[in-house]
Amino acid sequence: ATSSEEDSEVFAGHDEEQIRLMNEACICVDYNDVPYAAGSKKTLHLQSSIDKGLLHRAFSVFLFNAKGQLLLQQRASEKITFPDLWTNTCCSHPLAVTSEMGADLESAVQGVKQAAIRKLGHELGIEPDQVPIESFSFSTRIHYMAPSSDLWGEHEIDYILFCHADPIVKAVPNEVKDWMWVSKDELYDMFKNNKLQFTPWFKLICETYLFDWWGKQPPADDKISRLG
Ligand code: DMA
Ligand code: MN
Repeated sequence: ATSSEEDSEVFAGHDEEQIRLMNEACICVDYNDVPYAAGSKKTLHLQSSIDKGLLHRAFSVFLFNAKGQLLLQQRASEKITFPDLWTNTCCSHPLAVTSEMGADLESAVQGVKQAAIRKLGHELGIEPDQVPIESFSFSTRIHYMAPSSDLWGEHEIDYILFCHADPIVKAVPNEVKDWMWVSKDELYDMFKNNKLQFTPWFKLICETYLFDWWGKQPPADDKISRLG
């Protein structure tokens, strides 16, 4: 099939803006998180590519305010992967551009922090000066895989970033359906009593780390932990 024939199949019924974003150039990495190529967001999130072993770099931001509450978002219905699910503050991918790439861990961490500032603006309307690079701390990397549908899924090395800030939120409807601040006890109750539907990576991170780390400075390490 030509690429336009494939596009009309895999993108059938999806939102035009979200289809456009599938052209972004993400970073393909090996299982040690060493970049070796750029790949389109579309290619890297097709289940057929994941089945071949393709893996890419991503980040997950956990933003806490001065009251110790975590900012959650509900993904827009327009999202091609994991629509309508509740999740951590912001997730996305560093792009294959100099400012967001990095071969060693230190420069890769700088790159994902730059990408996080960009996406907090794009999804939640947060101004860059409200989340300066110093407000972020890197914790660890997790390697996980999760299907979203028959066609689409995730297979990533995900950089976990904590951010301490009190931003003004102006959610962008094409990205974010709803958002809220939650305390540790409130989130724990939502999990235990199945009050909301959450993304698979948020569930994994909460179960493995987050409830332990809440309110503490998370440890930084150079491990890549396989989850899920
Ligand atoms: C992808 O997030 C990254 C993780 C950690 C799941 P996403 O689907 O929200 O990316 P984007 O906002 O770029 O569509
Ligand atoms: Mn991804």
